Amino acid sequence: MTDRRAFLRNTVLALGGAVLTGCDRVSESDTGAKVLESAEAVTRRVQRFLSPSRALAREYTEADISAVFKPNGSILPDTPAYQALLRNGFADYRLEVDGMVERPSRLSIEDLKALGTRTQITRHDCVEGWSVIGKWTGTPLASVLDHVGAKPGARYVVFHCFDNYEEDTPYYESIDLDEARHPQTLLAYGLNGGGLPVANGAPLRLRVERQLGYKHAKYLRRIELVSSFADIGEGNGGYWEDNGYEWYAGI
Ligand SMILES: Nc1nc2c(c(=O)[nH]1)N[C@H]1C(S)=C(S)[C@@H](COP(=O)(O)O)O[C@H]1N2
Ligand SMILES: [Mo]
Repeated sequence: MTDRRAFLRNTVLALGGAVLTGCDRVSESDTGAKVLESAEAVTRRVQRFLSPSRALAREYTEADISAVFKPNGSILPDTPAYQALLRNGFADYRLEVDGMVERPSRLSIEDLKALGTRTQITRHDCVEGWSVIGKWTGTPLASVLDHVGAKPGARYVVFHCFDNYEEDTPYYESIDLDEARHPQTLLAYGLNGGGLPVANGAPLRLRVERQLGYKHAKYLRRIELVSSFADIGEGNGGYWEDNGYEWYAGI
């Protein structure tokens, strides 16, 4: 992975301005201009330039599935809202979808299933250096976006979670609309043929297979479409990003 990223960074130099021309008009937004200046943003653009943006992450076979899908980070949110849902077996759970959407919605897991399902066996790579392979079942985020209708100007999907980190800082994440519409980007409610365990993010978590583990927000409470995430958290697009990690965590 490191080699690939180093390769990509070097390729930035080789390709020079070619990659940066003819793309979306990011300079219209302050945040966009700021992101464009960062090395991660350039890496991301080169990565997409070199491999088609629809390229799939590798998928594995049933025989490859890890015996245990190691849980990491929060494994049992202690917030009152989550605890109340958990006591009721998540029967009252509704995913809130709002922000820059035509039709703000509150979706049950059944509502999501009705929008479409996909199952995929993929490898999860944590930034800490370990990997596990698991089989995920969920609804493509693209189907949810079609259902709610992104308003013109929406650029990112922000994932707000039920758990807090370090006492009272909510976990959150964000991806751009291109990544959100990738066919393997799922709102997952099933793992390895069963329900989603609490430790792995029940009742609903993100799978965004071309990026590192911390992007895969667990315990989804709300998803919000925005034109900029500058006003959310500390403005870097995610809990770990606010603590120094890269926003685009391509594998
Ligand atoms: N809400 C929430 N999502 C989260 C985390 C977290 O602590 N809270 N940890 C992240 C990290 S660092 C990793 S590696 C994966 C772990 O997912 P798992 O517990 O299913 O292995 O979840 C990610 N998503
Ligand atoms: Mo991680």
